[in-house]
Amino acid sequence: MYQSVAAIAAAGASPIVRVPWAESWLIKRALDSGAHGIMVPMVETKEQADLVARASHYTSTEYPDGVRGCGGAFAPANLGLGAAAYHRQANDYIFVIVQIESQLGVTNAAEIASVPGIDGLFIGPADLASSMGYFPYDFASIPAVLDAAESVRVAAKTGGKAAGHFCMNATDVLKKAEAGWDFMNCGADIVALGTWMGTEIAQVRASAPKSKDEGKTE
Ligand code: 3PY
Ligand code: MG
Repeated sequence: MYQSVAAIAAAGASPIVRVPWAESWLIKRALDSGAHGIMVPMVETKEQADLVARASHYTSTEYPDGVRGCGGAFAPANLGLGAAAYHRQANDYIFVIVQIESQLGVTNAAEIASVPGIDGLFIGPADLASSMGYFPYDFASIPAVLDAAESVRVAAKTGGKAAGHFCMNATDVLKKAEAGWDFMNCGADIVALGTWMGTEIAQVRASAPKSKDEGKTE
């Protein structure tokens, strides 16, 4: 994570780390690596959103409830800042995202969106479909899942937060943007690798000269 965060930032993109769970120490570790934002999966309640927001912020006059500890020199170093300068800016710049990906999270979306220090709500449609009793990967064709996601988009916007949605490709991203979503991923690294390799290798296999021994039996 430390190396990826530094490499992504050096390439001019903003590294956002998806931590495995809503735990303060996981959030601290991700932010102290220099991440520009965090994404926390399976946030279902206002209490969990509070924990995420507090763990992501230093205590300050604007944010008195912050519990992020001061230690960790990687983040300032990655951003080319001194510790004090980083500390002064971090609360304002770090993008804090909670994933809404369960029926309970959808029910509580408005309360979650009301939590100060949470910047965005992001739909994980596969887990959401699963929690609603559907096969996760069918999410795009299930009206109830699409309606639930839309209700979260409205709750986020009403609470003054950004609304995000998982997307598999550019077509999905453009559709969501058109429908009023603010931020999307565009596919996933491992999927992209597999798809590209699969296409290229299939082309090689289709065109490679056949071995003269092919089809022979002893
Ligand atoms: C999901 O679809 O469940 C996700 O977490 C996507 O990021
Ligand atoms: Mg998920």
